[in-house]
Amino acid sequence: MTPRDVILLGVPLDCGKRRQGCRMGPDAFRIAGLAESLSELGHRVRDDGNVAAQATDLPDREPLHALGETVGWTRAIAKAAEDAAKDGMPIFMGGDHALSLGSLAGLAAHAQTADRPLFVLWLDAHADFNTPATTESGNLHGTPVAYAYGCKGFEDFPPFPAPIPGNQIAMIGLRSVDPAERAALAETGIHLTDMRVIDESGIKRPLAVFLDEVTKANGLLHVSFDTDFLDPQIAPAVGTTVPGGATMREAHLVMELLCDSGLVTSLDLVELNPFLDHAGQTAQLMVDLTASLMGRRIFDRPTRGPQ
Ligand code: 6HN
Ligand code: MN
Ligand code: MN
Ligand code: MN
Repeated sequence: MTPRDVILLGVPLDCGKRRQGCRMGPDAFRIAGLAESLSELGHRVRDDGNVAAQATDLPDREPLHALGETVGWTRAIAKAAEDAAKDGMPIFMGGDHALSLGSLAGLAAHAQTADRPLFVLWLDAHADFNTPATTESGNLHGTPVAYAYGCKGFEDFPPFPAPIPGNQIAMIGLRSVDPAERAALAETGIHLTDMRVIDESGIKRPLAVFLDEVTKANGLLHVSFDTDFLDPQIAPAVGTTVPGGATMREAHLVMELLCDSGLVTSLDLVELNPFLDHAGQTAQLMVDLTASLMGRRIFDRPTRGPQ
């Protein structure tokens, strides 16, 4: 893989849900050696430290958890994301998935300036397609895709710069979708790959179909990697585990195929809760998967294996 300018941004955001611990994520990624693993692969890595939370005077509003704090973070992360995207490939070390309200907003602004379409790959057990109006939990980490798609209900948030059409979004790994999300998703054209599709036909095909579309459109590709995409047996350090997730081999294959495509321009690593980890196992796995995405290989092979 050609060497990239990688910019690590820590985002100790923990307000997207009630269970605490994701604010320790950036340090866990650093201690598990993310920067060193990427440098070893030949990339130029810069760690910009942690994004700082931004205060707002927006009052909280039931049933939403920490609305004001989340809107403040969204502004701060969006600014950091847009700036970093100009310099290279940002990797956002979360933090819970509310982080992506900001990363997607900043990257959408960047894509607009670059005059290229932004595509989003959502690796997650969940669809994160609730809105402040539909959420049953009140947890705003369950909303970033709806925000980016341009759903109504986000009036307290900065207007999303350029809403992302459904055909530019793919979700892979789905196995826990709320009824309101399911109804809303049906109208969107978002590529939906649930675990049954993966069981029946493998994980490679739906990914390849989406990547072809990114290539044809000369798109930017943001990958949002929720730790709960992975099966909880290999990735226990998540507050919202759902059994029956991606295996270690499926996850590595996704990362290797993404690497071969050369299309990924930014990455979120979210929902790691080091407080729930077993001796750093999950943090280490996330770092190893990121290394696969960035070019680590067992053997060199042609960029496309036998079809
Ligand atoms: N995540 N759909 C549930 C909710 O509370 O809205 C779960 C959200 C999980 C969020 O995994 O980032
Ligand atoms: Mn701009
Ligand atoms: Mn999730
Ligand atoms: Mn998520």
